This record gives sequence, C-alpha cells and structure tokens, in this order.
Amino acid sequence: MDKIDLGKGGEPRQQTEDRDETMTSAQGAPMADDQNSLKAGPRGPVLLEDHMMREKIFHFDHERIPERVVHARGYGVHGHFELTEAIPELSCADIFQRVGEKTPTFTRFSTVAGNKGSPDVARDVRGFATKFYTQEGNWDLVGNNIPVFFIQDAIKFPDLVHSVKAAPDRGFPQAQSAHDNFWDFISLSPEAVHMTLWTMSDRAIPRSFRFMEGFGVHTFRLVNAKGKSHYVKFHWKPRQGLQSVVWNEALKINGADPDFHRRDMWDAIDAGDYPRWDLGIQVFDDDFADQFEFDILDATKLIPEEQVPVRIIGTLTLDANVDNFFAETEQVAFCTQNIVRGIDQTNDPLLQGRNFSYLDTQIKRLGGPNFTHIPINAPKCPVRHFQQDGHMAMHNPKGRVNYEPNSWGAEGGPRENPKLGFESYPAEVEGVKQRVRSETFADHYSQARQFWISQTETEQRHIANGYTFELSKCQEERIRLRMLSHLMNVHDDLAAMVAKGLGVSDMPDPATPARAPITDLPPSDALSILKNGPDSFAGRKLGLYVSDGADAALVAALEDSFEKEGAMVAIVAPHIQGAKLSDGSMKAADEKIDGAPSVVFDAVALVFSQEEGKTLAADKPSQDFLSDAFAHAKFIAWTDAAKPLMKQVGVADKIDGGMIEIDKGNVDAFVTTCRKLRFWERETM
Ligand code: HDE
Repeated sequence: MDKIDLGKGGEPRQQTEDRDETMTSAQGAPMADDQNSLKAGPRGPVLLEDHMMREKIFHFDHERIPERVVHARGYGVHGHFELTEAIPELSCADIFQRVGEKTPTFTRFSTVAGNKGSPDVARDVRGFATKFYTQEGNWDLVGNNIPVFFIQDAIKFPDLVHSVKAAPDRGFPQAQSAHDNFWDFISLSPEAVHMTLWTMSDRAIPRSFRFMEGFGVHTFRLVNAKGKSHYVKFHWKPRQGLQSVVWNEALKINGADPDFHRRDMWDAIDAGDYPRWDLGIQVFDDDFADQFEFDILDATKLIPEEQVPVRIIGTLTLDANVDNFFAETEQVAFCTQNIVRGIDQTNDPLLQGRNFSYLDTQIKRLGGPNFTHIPINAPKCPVRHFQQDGHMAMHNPKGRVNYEPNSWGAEGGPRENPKLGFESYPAEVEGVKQRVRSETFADHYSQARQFWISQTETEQRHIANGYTFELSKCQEERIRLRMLSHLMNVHDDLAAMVAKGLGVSDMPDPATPARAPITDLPPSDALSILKNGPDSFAGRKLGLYVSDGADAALVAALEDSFEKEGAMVAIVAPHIQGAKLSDGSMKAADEKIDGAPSVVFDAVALVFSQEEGKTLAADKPSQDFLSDAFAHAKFIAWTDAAKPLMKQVGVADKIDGGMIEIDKGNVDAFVTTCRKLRFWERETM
C-alpha cells in the first residue's frame, strides 16, 4: 500500500483501504458528493463557496490546448527502432553504432489540412513523424508519406496552408484541396506542380497508415567521428507493402468510419499484428550532388532510387498503443531541430524555415518552454543543463549553482564535453545577402513528367481522375485552365485526359517554364504503388457476409484460410446478434450490414442460404455492399445463393476474374487471388 509522504515535519502516514479508491479534488481533499453542487436549500441558488464544483468546472474549461496549425488530426503509437546495419563510417550518431540495439520511439501519423475532428481518409499528404529516444538525445525525423514538397522556400508556407485550409470568410471547405483557393495558389506556383502529381495519385488516399512509405524529404547530413560528411535522404519502407483505396471508396469510408485509419492502427497493434518499416538511407557526396540534374537542396525534387539506391539499416516496429491520447498523441512535440551528434542540417531553405517554426509553435501549443518535461517529449537519457523556471517547471535542480563557467567544483553542475558534444558540420558559407531563389531550383516539370511515366495505366487513370475531380470543384474557369496549362508541360496524355474530364476542348497555351527544356527522365518503378504492392493478404480485412442458414463449413474454411494468411476476418450479418448457420450453431456478428459497408473491407465474401439470399436481394444495404465492392474493383467470393442479389445489382452477367464462386474446396484459391490488390481490369470493362 502506498504511503503518503508528508515531507519535512511530518511522519508518512499509512493510507487506509478506503482512501485508496476515494475520489479527491485536485488539492487531494476527499470528495463526499460529486453529483450535487452546494446550494442554499434544495431549490436555492448555487453558492460561490462551492470550491469543489468551481475547481472541477474550472479545469474542464481549460481542458483544450490549441490544435496544431497543420497536421492537427493525428494518431500516435509507441515502438522501437532496431539497427540492422551499423554505419560508423558514415555517422557517429549513437543510434547507428550497435547492430541489434533497440531504441524506443514514438510515431505520429497525420493528415495535414483538416482540423482535429476531420475524417481520416481525406485526399491529403500524410505526416509520418518519429521521435527516437536515443542515448545521446532525442532525434526527430519529421517526414511525410510523399518524398517531395509543394514549395521550395519556407516563406511561402503560410500562403500554401492558408490556400488549402478553409477560406477565412466562410470557414469551409474542410479537409480537402478540391477548391478554388488551393488550385489558384498552386497554378500560380509552378514549383508545386510535381507534388500535386503525388497528391492526385492514390498515395494521398492510403488504405491505412500501415501501407504507406515515409520520407524525410530534405537532404540532411550524416557526419562521422572524423568529421567527414555525406548527404543523406531518409526513407521508411513498409514491410506490409504499399496500398491505397480508390477515390469513390474514400468518400464513402469517410462517412462510414471517419476514424478508419486510426482504428486500423489501434486494431492491428491490439491484435499483436505489429506494423514494421525498414529505415533506408540514400547516401551521396558532393560529386554526386554536383552532377545530379537538380539541386539537392530543392525539396520539390527527389533522388530516384535507380540513381542512388536505398540502403536499409534498421527496422521500426510499432508495438504499443497509447494509454492516454491527450498525454501522448496530442502533447508530443516534434521538431526538425531535434538532431543528435552525427546527423546535421543542410542549407535547404525549407528545412531552415522549419527549424524555426516547430519550436515556435510548440511554445504556443503546449503553453511554455518546459514542454520537454512532459513525459512523451522528455529524453530517456540524462538531461543536465542550467535552463530553469518558466510555466509548469517540473525539473527543479537543487543547489546554488545555475550558471557556467563556475568554480564550484563537483557541486558546480554539468560541464560541456567537446569529445561527446554536438558539433555543427563546418560547411563553408559565403555569399551576398539577397532575397532570391536559386536558378538551380527552376526546373518545375521534368520530375513531374518522370513521376507520370513511372505509373501503371491504372495509376495514371486515377491521377487524371483526381485532377478532374478537384478542378471540377473549382468554380473559376481561369483557375481550371491555368492548371491545365501546367499539366500540358507535364505530359500531353495527362493534359488530354484531364481536359476531356473537364470538358475543355479549347486548350490553353502551355505555361511558360521558368527553365526550358523540360527533360525526359527515365521511368522509376519505385514511384509506383502498384509495382510495390503487398504479395499477401496479411494485415488486410475480409468482410464475410453471412445469413441465417449459411454453410457452416464454408464459413469456417474461409475464416481459417484468411486467418492463416495473417488477415483479419469481420463477420457481417443482417442482425448484430449474428446468424444461425447450417449446422445450427450461432455465429456472432462483428457488424450489422448497415454499419459495415464493403468500403471498410479489402475483399468480401457472400455466404447465404438459398432462402435468405432471396430476402437479402431486396435489402438496400446488402445491395450497396455488393455494388460498391464491385465498383471498387474488389475481389468478391460468392455462392449460388447470392445470385438473386447479384442479379438485383446488375453484376450477375458481369462475372469476371475478380469474382470467384466458392465452395469449401477452393477457399485457398480465393485467398491467393486476393493477394493482388484489386481486380483493376474491371475499371475499364
Ligand atoms: Fe511541417 N509543421 N512545416 N512539414 N510538419 C508542423 O509543427 C512547417 C513540412 C510535418 O505529428 C507544425 O508541431 C513549415 C515538410 C509533420 O506533431 C509547424 C514548413 C514536412 C508535422 C510546421 C513545413 C512537414 C508537421 C504544426 C515549410 C515533411 C506533424 C504543428 C517550411 C518533411 C508533426 C507542429 C506531428 C507539423 C511547420 C513543411 C512534416 C507549424 C514552416 C516539408 C509530419 O511547425
């Protein structure tokens, strides 16, 4: 049993059993009644004297902190990083020295534009920020799921963000870029065109956080113990493979389950299916930087993996959900300036601006300079310095010495350590002070074209549809045409597809490039999702729709095979109580059909009895379940009893390679079929 330490002048007093469970005020005073305020008579006015009520309501009034100005909606999880290849020749960072060593981490995934309560599957960039609690201090890799950015100079960030977020007069649109202000800004900022190829692609509507890549975006430095520097780009490669949803599906998921991504992460970790990413580095030197077609300091460009291969040096495993969303996910404060010895900054003007912004915004958001005392932000290595006081100071050193140099010997506190301490790489700097954009940042289209030609036809179609959808939400023709004039510089096919989608027959003149000619670069497979999809159904979810009287052996075989594959199976039934199967057993349902549209599953199976099959054919949610699964190119397993429903939604005479008639004998074949992402051929049939 805990003792209450009364501190100086008091003997610790034994707690009583009663006291252990007793609710108290914030001052520790036991509460007798938390249901009624203090009144003058049963029907009289509430007394100002009621300190219990006032304290409780005062605290509630102050429960909220400002949401992040961008990346407000996020989801954090704990994990660890394990080094698989030491790189002392490249970096003296402690985390990169000992193979097999595990470093604790906290990762927060996020959307960018939407408010804290916005839906998860908005078309947007995803943040992928990881705090490594290394033995030599916290290192934050604050990345995105897209390797390039919209702008080249941090001074444009407030404009970019204002343009994408709700318009200041009307306070909408929320969590989307499909509107005039965004495309007005983009079409006036050609440097952003490359990034929009990515955001119009399915990368911006990931199936879940587990199936997306992460990128540090900027070029950083690795510095070894001898002070030698190499440039580096950081990559996260998901062991789960890459996977996205389709746009019509995303729109419906947002209605069916606005928490789709966070629920997916929570469920996977809760079930022990821990997602993993390999940490890759692209390392290069000044010689490469000098001969590379683009400026390595320009964050609107990437370095193709064919030019500098990604070397895997470790693995991130996310293995624990948070205990308290506010304390951990909301209060975590990432910052690009949190780097450790062996890792350093470069002159990328976007990165330099970020280094100012993150610390600045944390002070406002978390209320003062002591947010490093909050457990989620506190380093797990010793922290010793002379910073003191301020709001909510939690670490208050004892003793009289709070400055240095000092001559107090051992009681004089911490000292600098030139052997261990952080040293900035002594890069040479010279130049005339001027407000300019480097000429070397001027090619805005070549890598956009490279991205386009690296996609499969299916992906190209989705990108063109993405632009068409978004630009169709722009009411100003001048904005639609201006954007089209940029797409003409990217690729004729893309421009033609979007023009057709918009109904534009009179093409505008192509935009005048800041630098010509636009170069034809070779395709890069790493840029495609479909060329890097998973090779199993593991981690994905089958929606197994069963009715009363459904073949119990078939239901069991499906559950068994999908679980062996490492997949999840959700039982959907007409009633939440479940379905009585052919053998008389009761199969409990995870979801009632109305609450589990097929958009929340990766593949579906329809296992009905003949009689129920006829009834369900007339049921609207059942019709939507099948017709959406079909429209979203999903794999569908069906039995003869599902025929009336198939006829009803008009797919009975469209049976294709993605629709498998199943019985107990070919369940494994259905699993194998589902390993592919979708039956994409259906989209063009
Ligand atoms: Fe951020 N960004 N950003 N950003 N960013 C923030 O910091 C900013 C940029 C990214 O889960 C803010 O604590 C500027 C690129 C992530 O808590 C803010 C510029 C990349 C997160 C900020 C950029 C990112 C943020 C808002 C242009 C990918 C969420 C709240 C120079 C490499 C971290 C906060 C989390 C958050 C500023 C551009 C990633 C305002 C000025 C490029 C993942 O400080």
